[in-house]
Amino acid sequence: MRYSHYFIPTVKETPADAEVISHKLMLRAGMIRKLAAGIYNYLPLGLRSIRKVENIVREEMNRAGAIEILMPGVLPAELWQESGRWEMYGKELLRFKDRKDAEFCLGPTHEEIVTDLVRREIKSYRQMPVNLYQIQAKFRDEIRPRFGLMRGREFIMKDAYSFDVDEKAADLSYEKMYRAYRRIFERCGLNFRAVEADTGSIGGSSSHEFMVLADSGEDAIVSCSCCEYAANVEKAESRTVSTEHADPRPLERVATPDKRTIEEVSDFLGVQASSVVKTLILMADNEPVLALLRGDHDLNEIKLKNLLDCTDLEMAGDEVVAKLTGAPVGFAGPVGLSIRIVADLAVQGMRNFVTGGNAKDLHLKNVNIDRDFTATRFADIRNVVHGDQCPRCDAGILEMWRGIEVGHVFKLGTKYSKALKATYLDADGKEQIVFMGCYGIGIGRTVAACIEQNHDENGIIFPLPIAPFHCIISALNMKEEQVRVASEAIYEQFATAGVEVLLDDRDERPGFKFKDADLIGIPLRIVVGSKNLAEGNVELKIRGTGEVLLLPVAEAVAKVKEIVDQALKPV
Ligand code: 9G3
Repeated sequence: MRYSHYFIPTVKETPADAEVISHKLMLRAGMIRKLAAGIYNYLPLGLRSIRKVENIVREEMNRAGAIEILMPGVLPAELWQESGRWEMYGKELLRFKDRKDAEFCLGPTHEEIVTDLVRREIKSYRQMPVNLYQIQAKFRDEIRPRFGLMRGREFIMKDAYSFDVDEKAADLSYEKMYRAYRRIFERCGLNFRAVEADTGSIGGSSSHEFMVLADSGEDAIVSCSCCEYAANVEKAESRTVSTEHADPRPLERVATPDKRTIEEVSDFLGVQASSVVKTLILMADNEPVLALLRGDHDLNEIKLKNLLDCTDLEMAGDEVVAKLTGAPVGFAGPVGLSIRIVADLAVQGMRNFVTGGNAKDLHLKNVNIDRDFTATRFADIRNVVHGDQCPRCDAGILEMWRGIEVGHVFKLGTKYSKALKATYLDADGKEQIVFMGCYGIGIGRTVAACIEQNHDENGIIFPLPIAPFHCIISALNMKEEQVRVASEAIYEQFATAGVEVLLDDRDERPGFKFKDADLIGIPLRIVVGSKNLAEGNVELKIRGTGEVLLLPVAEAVAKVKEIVDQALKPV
């Protein structure tokens, strides 16, 4: 490809509304252009990278035995009504009517659609296992689309769905996808972790997220310093702490004028935050519940919601707190209230602790479980923190990272197949329900996450497998006969050698070309200039390491080809 006849609108200045580096660089490198909030044009360089990721995904999905199909983006409401999800989703599901006033939505995901396809076509145990996948644009009307392709409203997803005769077979399909995902993200050159994750709104029994480690990541994950354990903080299990061995001291009322937060109370009373119990009042499906946590811990609402198995869980408003405790916010405590109490496991080991006194400006000291109040139940309802003991092995500690979710795999069980009556006849001719799994990868998000992990002050540093081109030839002055002849010759040789090459033949100064080459992040650069040519040489620069090699013209193509083949060697 010749730069002068291509379409790479690079810009020097950083766009104002871009907050994360990948968004800034994808705009500056002319990879994407915003059409509307969360909706982007993929320009040539951005599209080439997207296609590289899609092809790696396609190869590994096919290798895992999955079969590619393509489902529509416009989906009839009926199937979503059959599964009950038409009512379940709000404005995030973009709905519209066709000319006959029939209701449709733009597809955010395709569980219902693929299950409807399978319930019509798969009727025997002999036809399973089967895994159908597609690579296709999804639409989710996010309230706050941001970070470029990282959180768009229209985005390209690979979504796969597996169908099996029973749970055991479904577990095998899940394992196959899990391994395929590891290969995909390794081939994309990403530093990632597969973490245990909550199944969220999709339901199902368990799930793993594939997280690219980056400080700009919206998710918090932990991984053990010793064993393989890793989990999204939403799901990460805390380890029960040791029990304090102290005799219960007499309960004491203590005035704490206007001291409401853990910090204010522990400072005022001269105690550690870890010897204060935080009492939170929540409404679970409109029923009040008290959550007790050690003062230095935070509530994990997903754990509590799963524990209570409720649909809605939210913090009680100030007026509800006042009504239930007789005190303003900041003085709530478990003593004397007849509301169900869920206490975190760490509270179970505490003795003689401080809590709110359920009266304005009053706290209690030396509170003890069972003597002063009864907890309905003890459970792990807190967020783990950096440094917590690993819940799996006794040696490691949990290290906290920020992550960008690029993939998510779910065991769905029979949630959709039951709702849509996707059944098959087993070997005894008995009707059974199929077991499902679903598996997603954000294609654009994978490119963006790769840039979050691979950039410097000059721009993007693409890992070769997903770079828009393998090599760029920066011809310093195409007006000079020998530079033009040599550049054209090398360009032709690359083409025949199967190296994807961009020839920068523009009538621009060298510095201008070098800045663009660094910005768009092509991994290898050949510089053709008259000075080096006079000695029969060209310069090869490795973008990632900054290494510069002086090579005889005749060896340049072979050297680049060798580096490209090495980088693309199958894992
Ligand atoms: C919706 C809307 C948004 C959604 C969903 C449904 C997320 C929804 C979860 C999934 C689960 C898996 C297959 C590929 C991998 C992920 N956001 N999810 O179901 F109607 Cl508006 O999509 N689906």
